Amino acid sequence: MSVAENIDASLDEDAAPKDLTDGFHLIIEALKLNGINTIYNVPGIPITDLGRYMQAEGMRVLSFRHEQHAGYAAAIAGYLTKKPGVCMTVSAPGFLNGLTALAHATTNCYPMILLSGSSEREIVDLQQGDYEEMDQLAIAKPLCKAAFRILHAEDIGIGIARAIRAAVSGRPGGVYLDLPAQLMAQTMDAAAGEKSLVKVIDPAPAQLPAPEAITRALEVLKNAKRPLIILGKGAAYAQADDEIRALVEKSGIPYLPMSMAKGLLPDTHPQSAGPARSLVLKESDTVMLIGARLNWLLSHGKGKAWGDNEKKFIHIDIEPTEMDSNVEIAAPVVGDIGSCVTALLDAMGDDWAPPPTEWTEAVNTKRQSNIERMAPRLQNNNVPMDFHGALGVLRTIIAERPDAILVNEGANTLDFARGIIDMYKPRKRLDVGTWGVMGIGMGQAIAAAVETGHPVLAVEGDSAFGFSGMEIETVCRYNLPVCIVVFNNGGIYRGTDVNPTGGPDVAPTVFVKDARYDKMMEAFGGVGYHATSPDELRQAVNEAMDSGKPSLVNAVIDPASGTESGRIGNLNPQSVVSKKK
Ligand code: ADP
Ligand code: TZD
Ligand code: MG
Repeated sequence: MSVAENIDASLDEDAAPKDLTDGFHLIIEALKLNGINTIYNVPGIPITDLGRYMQAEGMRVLSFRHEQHAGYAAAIAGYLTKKPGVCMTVSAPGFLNGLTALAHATTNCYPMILLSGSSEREIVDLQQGDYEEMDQLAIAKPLCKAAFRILHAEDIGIGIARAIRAAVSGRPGGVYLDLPAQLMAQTMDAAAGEKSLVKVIDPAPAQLPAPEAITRALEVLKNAKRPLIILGKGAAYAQADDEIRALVEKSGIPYLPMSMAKGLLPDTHPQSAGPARSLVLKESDTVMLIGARLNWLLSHGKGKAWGDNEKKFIHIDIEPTEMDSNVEIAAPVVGDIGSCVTALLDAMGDDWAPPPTEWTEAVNTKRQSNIERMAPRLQNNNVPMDFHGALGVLRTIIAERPDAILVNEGANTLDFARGIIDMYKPRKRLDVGTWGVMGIGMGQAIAAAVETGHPVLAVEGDSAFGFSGMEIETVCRYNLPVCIVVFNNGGIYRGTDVNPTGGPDVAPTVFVKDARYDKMMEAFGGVGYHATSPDELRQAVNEAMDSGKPSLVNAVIDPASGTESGRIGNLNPQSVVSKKK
């Protein structure tokens, strides 16, 4: 301030203060201006008041018991809505707890923003030992798509705009936004503050494929004798449901949905090759990938699972560097899925010839025989229940309630449920994603209920459930229509391992026998059920889903019925020295 201004200010002391705003309110206004109205958080210094003001300004502020679950909630909210899900944490430890979810969002291509309070730069950079001091920006950087810090109130508008655009444009991912404590208290002129806000226009612009790429792709497809379409969660994320269905149906090509793409077309669709997975991977000669990466989940596009015959790949993805990541791509189609699929449909014309019937019939025969082979196992009434008996029940329940969202994690509980439970609508199956991470259960269940208003059925291994189990208090607190079924086989993979030394500790994969997870739910006012047979399970889950109340079914599964690592035991390294007992 100049001397003259100083004198003016002192003379003005009794006059009404200029209208001021501050960092708190600018952050809130910037988020609201961009349609972000829900925050998943754990309160504390320096963001407690920010959460309070957010709620006071009409935002939905949902508090969790641990940041990781708030983060998983935000990540899946992003997947479900195509808008960044926002997680908010305190400095250092809270920030670190949220980072797993931020990395998970980035790995899975979910748009998410982690807003974290932090200590002042001056103290952090001189390492003077502030309360929860940490150079958070540097630590977040390698784990997300973009990381920004806002130091001045007048930059809040632009900072939040950059975070939103980075999260949703191109290949979506996680974004870190660092908010030092003093930023929130900084003041500025209210009118200037309002002007500084940015409404992001067209945050995820359409990216049109090159016409040559479309021609090339159709040329490859036309020459195929045994074509296959693989739909991934990018296809589900794109929300181009009608176009994708039209492409699959017009082409007549069998399609294989990756786990979270199940339901994009109903799993009962006559072209679904889900139940003939091994056959189509091995025997196909041309594969069109739509929003699916050739990562470990598809055996990197090579090796035994893919058979000996030579294959041509067509790859539709928004990320150019995904092409040739594992094998040569004969026809890269880079663009957003909606635009790419529409362009393909247009260029296919009206006289597109379906694939040779030899191929489609071979796929159908395999599919039918696998379905028939499985059917009696799903109807077994064994007590104690095995995975098939219990999942047969849940399969029927989802068929009767196709709007319900299925959250699923565990090893056997995941792998069997993925194969057994048919999905009928897009984005209804939310699972462990690209990493196969345990702990997504309650965060995803909560966000699914909050973002969609639909009932949620969370099918959880007992180990998997343990990672986020405390969040059932959150489920009860917000009275969400979530029914959790814990597949209680007393351990990781199985409950039967023994300690080979005969010592007092149980084996590393074994939990307390006969645990009653249903009682945990009752502790918070939810409804607990204990189910020991398929009939009891059916009754409990139906009652829970009808009531819409927070509920948990402790489903007692035979501790001996699981297999090592579910379906991916082959990924375990083997010792040549000692055999497991
Ligand atoms: P899955 O695990 O189901 O096989 P992945 O997560 O491996 O699926 O692949 C998803 C792919 O979808 C990513 O490569 C991502 O770049 C891509 N993707 C996400 N959104 C879009 C979109 N709107 N248009 C095109 N590609 C997209
Ligand atoms: N930690 C994290 C974060 N993710 C993981 N995937 C694991 C550990 C390792 N892991 C698996 O891959 S599955 C699993 C663990 C601990 C639990 C399997 O036991 P479960 O399922 O009870 O959930 P089943 O039905 O008993 O096989
Ligand atoms: Mg288990």
